[in-house]
Amino acid sequence: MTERIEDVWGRRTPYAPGAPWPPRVDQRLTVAEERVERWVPSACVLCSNGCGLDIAVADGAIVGVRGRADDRVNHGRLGPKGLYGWQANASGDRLTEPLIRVGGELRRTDWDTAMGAVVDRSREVLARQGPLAMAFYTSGQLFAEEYYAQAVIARGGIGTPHLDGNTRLCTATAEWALVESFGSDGNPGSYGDIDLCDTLFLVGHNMAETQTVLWSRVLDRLRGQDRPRLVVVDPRSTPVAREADVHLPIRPGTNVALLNAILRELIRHDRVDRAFVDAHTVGFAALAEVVEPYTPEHAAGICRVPAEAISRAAAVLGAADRLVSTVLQGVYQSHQATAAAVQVNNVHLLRGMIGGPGRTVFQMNGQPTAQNAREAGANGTLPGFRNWQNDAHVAEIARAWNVAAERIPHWSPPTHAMDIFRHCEDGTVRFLWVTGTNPAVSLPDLRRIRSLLSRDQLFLVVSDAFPNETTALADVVLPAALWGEKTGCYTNPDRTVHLSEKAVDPPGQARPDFDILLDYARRMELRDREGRPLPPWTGPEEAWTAFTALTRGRGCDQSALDYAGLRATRGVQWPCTERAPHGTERLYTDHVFPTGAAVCEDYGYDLVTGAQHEADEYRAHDPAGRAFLKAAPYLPPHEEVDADHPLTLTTGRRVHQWHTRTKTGRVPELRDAAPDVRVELHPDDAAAHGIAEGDLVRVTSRRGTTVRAPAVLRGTRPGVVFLPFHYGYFDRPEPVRHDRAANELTRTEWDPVSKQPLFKVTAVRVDRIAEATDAATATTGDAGTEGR
Ligand SMILES: Nc1nc2c(c(=O)[nH]1)N[C@H]1C(S)=C(S)[C@@H](COP(=O)(O)OP(=O)(O)OC[C@H]3O[C@@H](n4cnc5c(=O)[nH]c(N)nc54)[C@H](O)[C@@H]3O)O[C@H]1N2
Ligand SMILES: Nc1nc2c(c(=O)[nH]1)N[C@H]1C(S)=C(S)[C@@H](COP(=O)(O)OP(=O)(O)OC[C@H]3O[C@@H](n4cnc5c(=O)[nH]c(N)nc54)[C@H](O)[C@@H]3O)O[C@H]1N2
Ligand code: SF4
Ligand SMILES: [Mo]
Repeated sequence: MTERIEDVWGRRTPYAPGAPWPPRVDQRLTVAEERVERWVPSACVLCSNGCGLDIAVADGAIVGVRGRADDRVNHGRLGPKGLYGWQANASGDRLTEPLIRVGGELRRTDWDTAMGAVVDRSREVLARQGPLAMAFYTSGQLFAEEYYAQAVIARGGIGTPHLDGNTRLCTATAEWALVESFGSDGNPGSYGDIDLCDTLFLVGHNMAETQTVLWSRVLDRLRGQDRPRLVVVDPRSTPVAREADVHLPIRPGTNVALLNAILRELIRHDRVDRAFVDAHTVGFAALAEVVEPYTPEHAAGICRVPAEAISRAAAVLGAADRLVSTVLQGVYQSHQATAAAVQVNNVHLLRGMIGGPGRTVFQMNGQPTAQNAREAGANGTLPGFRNWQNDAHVAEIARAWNVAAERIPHWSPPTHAMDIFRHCEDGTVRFLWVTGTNPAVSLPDLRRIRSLLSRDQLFLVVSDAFPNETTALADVVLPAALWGEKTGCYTNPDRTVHLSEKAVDPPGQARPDFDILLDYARRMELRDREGRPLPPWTGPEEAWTAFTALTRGRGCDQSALDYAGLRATRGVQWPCTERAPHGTERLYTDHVFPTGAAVCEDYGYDLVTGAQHEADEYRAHDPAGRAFLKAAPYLPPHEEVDADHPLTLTTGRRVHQWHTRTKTGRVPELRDAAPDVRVELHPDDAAAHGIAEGDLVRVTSRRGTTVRAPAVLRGTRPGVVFLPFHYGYFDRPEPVRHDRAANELTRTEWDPVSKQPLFKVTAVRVDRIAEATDAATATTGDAGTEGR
């Protein structure tokens, strides 16, 4: 059965507003059902959505998965990656032994030798250069317990501020947009709000391909009684855009101009909840002033969409009584990322549509456990959404870890990933440990990344489950257990926490990251102030207990959420406290926001310059529970098109592939559904360059780097070229020619507030290099993404 490969969203189960979303159980087994010995509770880790599922086990192996009908997230459904992706675990080329570089080559070794080398080099670097030469670059795909272990080890044990996640590339802007508007990370709403809304606003979010099960829920509303209206902002005609009542295919990088025009229309047509704005927000006058020049005509000139369409979109949003908005990478990976994301929050604040049923904004997540990296402090913030500038917050962490507060670096913000890599490049970082991410494909400007990761003076440790482009550059490779082979918790964008239980043993000598990290801490003899081992735990459950205790009193309070509770209820939304032991569906129902100076996660930044707000300045204007309406004028992207590079490249995802394909590239059904890179072009641009469907073309950046790919003539607005970033080099023959990964073309630049790098706007030229071949056209199929 390969049903969900072709039919991505499955059979429709339409429903009316306020009715429950009907269950539909999706299952895939590679053996007869009678042979299944156990079903082990878990959730999917192949996107942020967090679909509840059970893992089927027979003869000590995973043999399938089944969606859980009673799970609040997916009501039984699974998408293509959820149904098929698990098969990668059993791939024959899993890393099963540690590897160590000897004489320029990676050779097999044992754990003692590998960890011995990691620890020796750590000690040497600490002795010679100190903790600021030690860095950790982690994931959005490990478990909460593992991130918390990393936070304790790096910040409390080693004492380095250089710990961040690939969440910097992913949802740093989600986090900062929430902090800048509401004072703290954490999405206010619930997936249940989709059942209740009358209007949906999707901004830079191709939900149909990137959260297929959530899109099934939306499609079921769109096909049901009282269809919600749908406004979509995306330069491409995605499956989401094709369902829209109003689609605004704006020029990439112009979100702020568009959103300012929408806000101006809402104000001018008096679609503002004045009582809400007066009682629960600060900054209205400044916002109204900043958006005033953005008439629909002015924005239309910048965004290159009709002014009338902008007015129509604003009218739909202005007429909404129950509005749900979602924001993702089309906003987050642009130059004014946080500024734009915050304007979507502002739509909700102006309209008083937050904290109530069917009224919310999702600053969406992408990776399955990005939320946990953020909560646990493994991503460039401190654990429990604590403020590094607030000494009382740092003291709470120091108490929990039983270390001196001075040991936890907090003289400046925790280092962001783009700076960590700069430090590797300039030689101030000498030891880098990468866990659960593949920067040699996913970071921008890959030529630079390969070069800095290959530096002799940098000792590179990589924990992964598969050989990939980054392990190829490592000094030591540590074989990691995957999902299904270890136990831990993770949290989706509507704050639903699942416990994923170990179903089978990891292959060979592979070990859970948690065990590897604890082993490192022990060998490094990290200690608290009483000389006890730091961290003191022996297993993930103890780490969870310690982590949740540290969340007490914070926005992400999970102090009443233990493994037993998670086993009993399977999917609980935080906050989960003694007062709300079954979790909490919505935040801010009382319209009091965690912005007070004593509680807020950060004092914030100037949205335009990125200048850090100081504690004193914040306290002097303490918003004390009101949300911020923060404004920003539109600024053009730094890399605009010109005669030599006349097209704008934007990059992103395809439904069947996951990131750098270390998993989906090892699952035949998924691999074959989208086997190779291709470039989407508008037919008019193609005609202007003499390019026909399937022709091999070369995409060239201002830096002279190139990608070669067959052309597909559809999908995008004129002037825009789209490349998926999934395709690196692990499945390319040697010697590798570096002309396949989208990130050969992108550059080192980031949003001033969230520090999220830009992947969505690059000036390029496109040249035809060869006529279509059958092989080329065979790779361009688009299985299953036509509307249903
Ligand atoms: N199949 C699949 N699903 C995934 C993933 C995957 O790899 N594969 N990855 C997961 C992860 S980690 C993430 S972060 C999410 C990402 O999920 P999405 O954000 O939905 O995916 P992207 O394709 O990166 O980008 C979304 C859209 O932004 C549009 N866009 C480009 N420039 C602009 C702009 O200037 N303005 C606006 N408004 N839109 C623009 C693009 O055309 C694209 O359709 O997906 C998650 N789900
Ligand atoms: N051009 C362009 N670039 C982008 C983006 C884009 O839209 N365009 N999107 C960005 C975004 S949003 C993201 S999230 C990143 C994703 O980029 P990456 O994080 O680099 O992508 P993955 O392929 O998911 O890499 C995860 C790695 O962890 C390994 N792994 C999986 N599970 C485990 C585990 O439990 N333990 C360990 N130790 N390893 C594990 C996998 O085998 C894989 O090698 O890419 C970013 N880069
Ligand atoms: S929507 Fe995401 S979490 Fe759900 S099955 Fe698909 S990949 Fe897994
Ligand atoms: Mo992501």
